[in-house]
Amino acid sequence: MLKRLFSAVAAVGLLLGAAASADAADVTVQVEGLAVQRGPVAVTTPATVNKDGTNTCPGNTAVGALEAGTSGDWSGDFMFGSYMPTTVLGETHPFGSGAYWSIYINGRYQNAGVCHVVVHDGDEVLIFASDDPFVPGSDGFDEPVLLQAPAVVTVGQPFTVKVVEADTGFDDLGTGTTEFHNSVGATVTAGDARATTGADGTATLTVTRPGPFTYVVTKGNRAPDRAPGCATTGSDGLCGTSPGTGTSPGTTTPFLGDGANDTHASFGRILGVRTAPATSASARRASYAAASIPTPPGSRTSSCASRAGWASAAPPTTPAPSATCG
Ligand code: B12
Repeated sequence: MLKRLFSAVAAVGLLLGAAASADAADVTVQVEGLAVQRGPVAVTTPATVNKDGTNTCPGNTAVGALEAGTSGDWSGDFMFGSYMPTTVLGETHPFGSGAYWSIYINGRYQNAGVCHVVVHDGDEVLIFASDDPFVPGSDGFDEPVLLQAPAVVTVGQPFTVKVVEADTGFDDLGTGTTEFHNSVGATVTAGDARATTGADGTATLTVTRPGPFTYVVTKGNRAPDRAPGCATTGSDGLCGTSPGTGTSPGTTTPFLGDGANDTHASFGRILGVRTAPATSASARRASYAAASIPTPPGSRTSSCASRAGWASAAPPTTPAPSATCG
C-alpha cells in the first residue's frame, strides 16, 4: 500500500521534474555534515546532472546545486526517478544508519527527491546530515536554525541579528510543512563578537575587528547556519568601501520584521537546524506514526546571500539579491 502510494507520489515528482525549465539558477549551497562542512558557497547550477552514466536530471534542481556546491563530490543511487545522495564530501549516511542527507531550501523541508526540487536564483540550499526519525537515537542534526543579519556592519557599532528555527510537521502522507519560530537561546558569533538570542529571537553584537568574518549560529543539536559578514569603519577600503572617503557601509538599521526597512542588500541570512532535539524528533515520529510507519522505540531548518523579510519569523518568499562583502 505504502509502496503504491510512494510510486504515485514519485510519478508526480517525475512529472514535476520533467516540466522543470533548464535555466541555470544562481544559488548558495551549504553542507553541514557531522564531520564535514562547506559553504555557503555561491554557485550556478549546471544544465544537467548525470551521476551514474545512465540517469540524467535537470540541473536547475537541488541535485544541480549539490553537484555545483560540492564540485561533484557526492554519490548516491538513482531510484524512483531521483538520485538519493548517500555520500557527500566523503561522509556517508545510508538510509537506516541513523542519519541521512536531507535537503532544505530557504530553511524549508523539501517534499521531493533532489532531481525534482527546482531551485531559483537566490535560493539557499542546505544539505545536512539529518537525524533519521525511524532509527533509534539521535544520530544526525535536528532541523536548522536560520540567521538574519546585516552582511556589512560598522566596526565598534552594535547591530541586531535575528534567528529563527525550522519546525516541520508531517501529514498522513508524509508530506512535510515547515514553520519558523523565533529561536531563543541560539548562540551567534560574528568575528570577535558573540551573543545569545533572547525571547524574540534577536541578539545584539559589536564587531571590533575590521574585515571579513563568518557568522555562525548554533543551538543545541540543530544544524548550524553560516553566512559571510564584513566589518568596516566606512573608510578603510573594506567591505566595498573606498579608502579615506568615509563612505558609509550603510548597514546600521537592521530589518527585524515589518518589511518597512527591508533592504535586501544589507542583510545576510543563515540557514541552519531544527527543533530542540527531543521536540523535533518526537514530532516527526508522531506524524510519521500517523502514516502507519513503524516507529522505533526511543527514536526521536550563505555566502553573501542577503535576505530580509522574515517578518514574524516567516521566511522570505522572494529570493533577495546577493550582497557584496568586499
Ligand atoms: C521512511 C521514509 C523516509 C526515511 C527512509 C529511511 C528509513 N529509515 O526507512 C528517511 C527519513 C531517511 C527519508 C528521507 C527522505 N525522504 Co522519505 N519517506 C519515508 C516515508 C515516510 C515512508 C517510506 C516507506 O518506508 N515506505 C514503505 C516501504 C516498505 O516501501 P519502500 O519503497 O521500500 O520505501 C523506501 C523508499 O520510500 C525510500 N525512500 C524514502 N524516502 C525517499 C525519498 C526519495 C526521493 C527516494 C527516491 C526514496 C525514498 O526509503 C524507504 C525505506 O527503504 C515516505 C512517505 C510515504 N508514506 O510513503 C517518505 C517519502 C518517500 N520521502 C520523501 C522525501 C522527499 C524524502 C527526502 C528527499 C526528504 C528530504 N528533504 O530530505 C529524504 C531523502 C533524502 C535523500 N538523501 O535522498 C517523499 C518522496 C517524494 C518524491 N516523489 O520524491 C515521500 C513520499 C514523503 C513525501 N510525501 O514527501 N524518508
